[in-house]
Amino acid sequence: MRKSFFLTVLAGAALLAACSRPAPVAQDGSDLWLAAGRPYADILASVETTIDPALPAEAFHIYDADGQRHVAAGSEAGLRYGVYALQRAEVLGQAGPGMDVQEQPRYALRLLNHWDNLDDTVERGYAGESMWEWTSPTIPEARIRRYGELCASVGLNGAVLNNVNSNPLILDAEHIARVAKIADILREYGIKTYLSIKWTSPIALSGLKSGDPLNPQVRQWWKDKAAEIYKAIPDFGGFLVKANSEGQAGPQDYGRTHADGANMLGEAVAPYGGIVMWRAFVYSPTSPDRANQAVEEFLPLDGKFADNVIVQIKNGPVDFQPREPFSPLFGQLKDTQMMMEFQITQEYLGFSNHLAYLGTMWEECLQSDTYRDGPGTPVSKTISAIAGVANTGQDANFCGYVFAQANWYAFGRLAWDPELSAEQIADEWIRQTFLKPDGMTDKAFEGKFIEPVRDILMASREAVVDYEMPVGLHHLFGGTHYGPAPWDRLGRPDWTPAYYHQADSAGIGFDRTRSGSDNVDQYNEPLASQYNDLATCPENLLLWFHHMPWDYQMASGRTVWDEICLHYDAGIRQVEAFRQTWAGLKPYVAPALWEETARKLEIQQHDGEWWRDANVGYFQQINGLPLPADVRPLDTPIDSLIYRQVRSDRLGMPIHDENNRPIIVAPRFRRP
Ligand code: GCW
Repeated sequence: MRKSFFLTVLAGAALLAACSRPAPVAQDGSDLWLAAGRPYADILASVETTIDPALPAEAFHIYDADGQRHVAAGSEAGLRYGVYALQRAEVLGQAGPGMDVQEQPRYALRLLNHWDNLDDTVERGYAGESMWEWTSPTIPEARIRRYGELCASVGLNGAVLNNVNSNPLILDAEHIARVAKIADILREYGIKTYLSIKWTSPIALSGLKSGDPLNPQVRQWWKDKAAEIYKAIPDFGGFLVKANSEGQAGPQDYGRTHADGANMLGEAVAPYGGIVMWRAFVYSPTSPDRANQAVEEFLPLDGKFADNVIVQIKNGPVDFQPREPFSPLFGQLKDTQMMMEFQITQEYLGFSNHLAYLGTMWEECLQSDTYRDGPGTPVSKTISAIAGVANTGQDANFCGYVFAQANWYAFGRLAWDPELSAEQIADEWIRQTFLKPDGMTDKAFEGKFIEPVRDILMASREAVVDYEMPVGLHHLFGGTHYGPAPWDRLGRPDWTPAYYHQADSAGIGFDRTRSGSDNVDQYNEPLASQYNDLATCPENLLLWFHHMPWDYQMASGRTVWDEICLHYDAGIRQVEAFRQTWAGLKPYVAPALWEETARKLEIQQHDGEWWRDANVGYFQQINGLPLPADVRPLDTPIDSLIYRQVRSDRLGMPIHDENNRPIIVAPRFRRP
């Protein structure tokens, strides 16, 4: 009797302790955002499903009737989207009785682009080697299935498997057979397979002497190749092409246009319902403004592309910078199908080391008004398809860092519905990714964990802009695109930071106004004049569009120089605040995820300081101005930073010492 009383008291005390002290649930990030939901198969088994031909193919309808939950859809793919939508709704607490939700995707093409090479390296990949394991004798079926589930769960329906800097061997018989095996798996998840092709493939693979798109032999070669591919993959999606760009050959080498090239390929895949995605990422070293070139080359071709050709355009006119205005092409092409290209992998935003939620950046772009068809023509309405450069690799968590997974998720959700808010998407992602600790109420989890993490995500992209390139500065990167190198002016000018910042003793910024490169006039009115006019140009794009004297007074009353310094400092302070918040979240997160994030945030802070010391320090050498009083002093002298960059560039990845500080190379290794 006494013994059992004693045991009851003990159990009660343990329960009390458990209630007051939440116990994090173990997780390592390998379940991504499918961690919190019920398994797909369970949900499927618990609902009545119907294919309703009256619904659009990818649409679904979740509703309750006759005491039963139903998922109706226009196709198998639609059903899958419906079941995943239900899974999400359950986690979000939106799947109560009487649920009635009907959805269909905004864009028919929602693709990931993998910059994966056949030797298993991944261009701008920071999560391990290629997830397709090209060099292995077998294909990694389990991983491909997991990928299929993840893509389908957010509604993605296409994958370009290989790098746009393509290897012609992707089109040889051996690789086509291998791609067919991958396609067989992806098909089960509603995902079509596409390939990037190299323009010179007929020359490399069959010894043809030309790549001229108007040459009958070349045309026939592509038709035969298309026939061969479609024999192996009857629902093959089509080709993605990088041509006449960054050293890749293309139709211009034969005096032909992008349209000639694209249409030739379009004709080859048309009989099978295939498409061609032709990239507008073109620029040449001789142009006075790289930002102008896509419009210069593509506007004259408007209306000349075949029906199954779509022009794929990066969100900004230069290259995936932390902040750019939207590409003016979105507001210019009227008779050409356009496809957005976002970059999910964080080439310019700290690789998989920095916490940078890109939902806010993409929302900013998609919602920008192009004025193409009058006011109220946002970028989201001028495009008809969307692609994202993937951040996936062989890492068990696919993305190298749990917070990098948020960007794959956000891309999928925006591709499905570009009107969704970045904040809602962040909130959804957190709830599906992080498991509520045992013994914690929903309300406590909401207030103590979800809200602070959502605040971090929402502030994170602006923090990167601040500590990397504030006030409209851009492309201040060293060769790896990780650390800063504002001093770099060697080599091809449009690949050097000096080309972009134009800093001299009098001022800083790229003059794209009517008295400069006139990039502003590639935008429709009233934007063109707004950007041109100092009084109306948004300050966060000031140095993108204007070359300003250092002492120009900004809205805050501070000078341009003081504002620049202040932003760098604010970016670092923001990351410090993230670290502080994260330290307080330790009781609610699985140790593995907590440790990983704590370590990455520490790296991020040191990198932020690296960015500040390099840029502020370098510009200070040029303008001789003191730091404003309320800004913290710099840490590291400029010369050692130059060698840090050289070393980091040589190694291809950033290197950090045992304290996570980017490594400074010892003086004896310094260049003379
Ligand atoms: O962003 C730049 C990258 C290159 C990339 C290129 C492109 C695939 O630095 O690595 O090449 O753009 O988009 O074609």
